Order: sequence, then C-alpha cells, then structure tokens
Amino acid sequence: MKADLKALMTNPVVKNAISNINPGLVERRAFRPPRCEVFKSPYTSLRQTGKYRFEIDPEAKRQLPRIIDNRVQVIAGEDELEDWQVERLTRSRTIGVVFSGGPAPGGHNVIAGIFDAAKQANPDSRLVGFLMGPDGIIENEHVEITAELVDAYRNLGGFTMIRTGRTKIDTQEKMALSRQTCRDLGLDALVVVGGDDSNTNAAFLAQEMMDDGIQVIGVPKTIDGDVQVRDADGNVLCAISFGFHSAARAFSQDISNLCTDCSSDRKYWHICKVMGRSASHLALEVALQTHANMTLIGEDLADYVDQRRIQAASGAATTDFTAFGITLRNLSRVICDAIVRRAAVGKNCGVLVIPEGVLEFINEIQVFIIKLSTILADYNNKHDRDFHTRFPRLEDKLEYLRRLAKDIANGSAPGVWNARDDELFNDIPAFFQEGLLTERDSHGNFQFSLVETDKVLMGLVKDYLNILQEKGLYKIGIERAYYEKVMLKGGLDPATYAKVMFQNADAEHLLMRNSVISRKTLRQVLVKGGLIAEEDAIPGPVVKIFNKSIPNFKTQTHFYGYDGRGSHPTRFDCNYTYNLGLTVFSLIANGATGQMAAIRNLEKDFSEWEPMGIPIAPLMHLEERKGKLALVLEKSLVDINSVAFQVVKACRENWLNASQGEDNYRRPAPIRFDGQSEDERPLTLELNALEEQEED
Ligand code: FBP
Repeated sequence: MKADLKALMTNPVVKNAISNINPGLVERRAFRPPRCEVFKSPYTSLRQTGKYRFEIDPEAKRQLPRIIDNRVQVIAGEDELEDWQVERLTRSRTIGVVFSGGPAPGGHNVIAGIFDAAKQANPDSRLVGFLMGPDGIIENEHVEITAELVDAYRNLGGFTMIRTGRTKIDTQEKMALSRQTCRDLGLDALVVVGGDDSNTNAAFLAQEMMDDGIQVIGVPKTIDGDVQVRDADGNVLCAISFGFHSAARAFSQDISNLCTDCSSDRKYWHICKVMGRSASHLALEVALQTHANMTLIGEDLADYVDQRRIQAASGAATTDFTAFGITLRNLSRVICDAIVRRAAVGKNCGVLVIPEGVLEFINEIQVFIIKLSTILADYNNKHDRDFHTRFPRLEDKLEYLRRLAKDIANGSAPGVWNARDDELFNDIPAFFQEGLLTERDSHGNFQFSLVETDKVLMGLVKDYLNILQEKGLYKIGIERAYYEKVMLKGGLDPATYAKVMFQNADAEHLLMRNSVISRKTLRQVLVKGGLIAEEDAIPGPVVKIFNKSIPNFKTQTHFYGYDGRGSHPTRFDCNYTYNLGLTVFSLIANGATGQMAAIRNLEKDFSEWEPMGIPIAPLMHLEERKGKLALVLEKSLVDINSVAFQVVKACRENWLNASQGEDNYRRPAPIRFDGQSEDERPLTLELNALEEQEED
C-alpha cells in the first residue's frame, strides 16, 4: 500500500523521526552544571598572590611591558563588600567573546557561564559574539548573545553558536581594525577562547587595548591538551585545556570499538591516527582509555636510543651519533617488531595508535619541515605570487628546490637547502613531498593534519614486513591443538612432523622454520627430514598448515580528529567550561586584563576546584614560526617522566600482548554528562596528580 505522504508527514511518529530535537538533546540543554564554591557567594574578589613564580623571557618583557608584571589572581567568594566594590562588580557591561582556532567541546558552556554571571550581576549587561573567529573582530561581524541563544546551546559540542576561525591578529592594520570594532561596540572587555596561539593574541590585544580601557581575558581551549601551565617551581596552575577530555573520550570509544572488532575477526591491523598537532597528550589518554596494542608517543620517540647501534659502536670502540633520536626507518622497524611478535602467537591483527604530530619528533623530518617552511616563507616575502600559486605542480616545486640547492652550493644565493637535503627529499614518496611542502597556518604552525603520516609510516612497515617474510621471520604461529587435529585427521603423526617443520616443536604456537618460505622450501625440509621422497607430493594437511602460517598483512586506516572535536562535552568538560565562564566574568568584573581564566585542582573533588586568573605574558617565549622567531605561549608536551607516561610504558608489553590469550582491552563508557558511569576526569590528569601528591 502506498501511504498518503502528506498525512504521513503529520503522523507523530514520523514527526519525531525527522525532528532535529531528540530526548538526549533536550536533556543536555536542561542540565545545569554545578558552580564552584566561590561562585555560590553573592560577590567575588581577586586575591593577588606572589606564591607562584615565573621565569620571564626578556623578549616578553620588551614586547608586553604593560602586562608582564601581572600576578596570579585567585578568586574568592564574598558575602559582603564595600559599596564602591559592589558598584564596580554590578555595573552594566558590554562583553565581546570570540572563539579562535579549532573547535573544542565545551565552548558553548564558557559562553553560558559568562552570560549567566554577567546577567546575574546586572541584567542590563550585554554579551556579543564575534562571528567566524578573529575575522569577526577585524570586520566587526557579530551577533547579540541572547538568553534564547545560550539556552539552545547549553552543554552542546562544537562552536556552532558563533563559529570559529584561525586568523591571527598579527599586523598593525588588523590590530587597528580590531581596536576600532571594540571601541565602536563600546566593549568593556573581550574574551578570547583559544589555544596557545589565540592566548598569545589575547596578550597582545590586552597590551594594545589598555589605553581604550578594554580588558582582555583568555580561556584555555584545545583538544590537543597542550595548554597547561606550571609555575617555575613546578606548581600546576592549569592542568589541562578544555575539550581534551571529550575529544579523547570520543576517540577512545571509537578505537575501543575497533579493538573489539579486531579481537572478533582477527583480520586487520587497525591504524588509528589521532589528532594533536604536536604533543601526543591525546594519544596517551587514548592508550590509557583503550589499552590498544601499540601507541606511539612522539615525545618518547625523540628520546629513542638504538641500543643495537650503541653496542655495535662500543664493540668497535667508536661512538655512533646516529644511534640517538629515532629515524622513520627505525620507527618502522619498531612497529614491525610488534607485528611480527603478535603474529607468532597467531594474532596477525591489532590496533596501532599514531599521534598526528609524530613526525615532528623525528629528527630528519623536523629538519625538512623547518628548512622548507623557511624557503616557502622567504619566497612568499620576496615575490608577488605565493610559492604554491607560482609552482602548482609538484615537479615544478622540486625543480625550484633543485635549482636553489645548486645556487646555494655555488654561492649565488644564501639559504639552508643543500644538495644532500635535495637528494634525500627526492627519495621520499610524492604524496609525502606534497605534505612536507604544505604551507604553515596563519600562526606559523605546521599543518600535520594535512600530512598522511600513517601512510608514510605504514608504507615503510609494509616494505620491511615483506623483507622479513622473505627471510622467513614474519609468519603466523599455529595453535598446537589445531595443528594436531588437522594432522591426525589426515592420518599423519603430529609429533614426527612437528620436529621437522617447526622451529619450536614444543611450544603452544608453532612457528615454521625460518627456511620454510615457499612450497618449494617446505618440500626441501620434508625431504631432508626423511618424511617424503623427492617425487612425493606434499601431504594435504601439511599444505594446509603451511598456508595458515603465511601472513597476509591487511590494514584499515582511520583518522580521529574532526569527529572528536565536534563531540558533545563530557560532564567534566561541561562543568569545567561553565565554571571557566564564571571565572572569566569574575576576572572582568574585578578589573583584570591580560589574564587567562583557569581552574586549579581539576584532579581533585569538585568541591576543591579553585578558579583563578593566570598572567599570560610571563608564560611566553620565543619560538620558530615560518622561519622567524616569534613570541608565543609555550606549548606543553608530554613529559616522559610523568606518571601517566611511565604507567603506559610499564603496560606496553601487557597491552601488546604478544602471548597466548585474550587481549587486555579496556572499554570506556559512552560520553555522558550525567549518571554514575561517566568518568570523572581524564586518566592522565588523575595519574599525573599522584606525582604531585608524592612531592607534597
Ligand atoms: P587548536 O589548537 O586550534 O584547538 O586546534 C587543534 C587541532 O584540532 C589539531 O589537533 C589539528 O592538528 C588542527 O587543529 C587541525 O587544524 P584545521 O582545523 O585547520 O584542519
């Protein structure tokens, strides 16, 4: 029966099915995160503390003199204040807010927190949102943030409400336009929700807009988790940026599903590239959440020492400097070793997690990235058309580099590209050359998400596995019980054949002798062992076992990044971001500028969370960006001495599980904001807090 479509569309079941609103969304929007203790008081004040020390970069002092002396400001709850203080806190304000950089779950709650606090202090206060990131400030594109708008996005993921962008306010002209917008809108304060580069922007805006009486406050956002702040004595002030937990949990849930798939059909190695431009914090958290078989941590690889080379050199009474720091080739060998070991116990499958930014920790690649970025930046500075427009085809780009190497060699041009660089660069696959020639983003960061890191690595892995297979070193271990059943069924004595065919006839997983790499070599072994004559056919059961031992290395590649960035926030991120919003308002209402809102003690019970403002300028240092040194907020990398990393390292063998039995996978629960099954906070955060407890 063909249904009457018009009538059908009014049916409540159909209406429900095609509605954008579902019960989960309604629940999320209705959830109200709890407020930190200090925000339960009618008022707040700031307690400046000299308890925390920073080592200040002279360049930061030179470029940001007006905010360099800022101190940490701890927020206190106040029941009563002097009249003038109450008047200051509750006066009507106009506050602008902008999202900057990649989305991170929880951003909408920062806005909700600022909005609720501002309206509570004075219902006439206004919040405006700049559209599409910093471009919205430069071009004065904004929306009025109303109660309806805030309510529509409470506890929801993404930056959909006002969207985001990566523009950097890095020229006098952009700065002047931004100031003009803020003045035109009569802003009292501007809030920049962003990562290291955006907080760098916030510091410069704070410095510039001081004369306009406009305060600027930053908020630590990025799924990468690399905005973390410690003072010079190692005290943790900001343990993690918001969005990290949600993205890590989203990735972990998907990767854990792959672990289940892998242990179900034992067919594939799942290669999972996980976002995080430089630091491997996300990969580390995923390792803890899922216990995937192998997780690379960039910061650990940078520390790699090739013991075989060290030993060979010491035997020859020399020093081998190439033994320090990992090369791509070394890394592919390390991965192959794990694959071969699992295959030997019948597991020609597994889950490998590769951090997106791993190449940054591989010396030879890092050198290419820096040199090529400098060459591209130089070219773009000198010419009318940018490098990629001038040389659209890869061959033309390579030709340019070749000529450059020659000109540099004969002294007719200055530069960093030598004949050896050119030779090595020409040796790598075209897609990788393209990747390394990618332009940096507006902040001068290399765009690792555009490089097919997994393809580069797995190409080398596959090549080396083929070599190992030809040498008879990569093969699948055959379960003894299965072997015996097949042989007995075919009327052959398992023990007699085992001694001849296998290198480990007594083991639970039987491995063909290294010399057996084909039917021809199998026959030779059987003949030599006196089990068949030259002219005999190889017995059927033996062929069956041999075929089972031949590995077919099959991979499925996955990229986890944009999906996790768009995930709904976890309860941790819902609560964290809402309270960051309240913190922002408190900092503004108490007159702060050039500060980043933060919450200390995130690893502790919610009742111990301590909202504060951290001075941004003292956190800045000089870094290479597009071939030049620039003052930026320092990124925090994975500390290989941290408890979290040491625990993962200690569990590596266990999680690789190149032994009998089930793998040791962990299945994290789905992301929720409610209920007992929701994780309290990131595992890396909890583990690293143990270190501080021990130090106390
Ligand atoms: P932010 O530091 O701006 O939060 O962005 C982080 C990130 O998601 C990285 O993990 C990733 O490398 C990059 O953004 C991708 O950038 P794009 O959105 O430009 O593709």
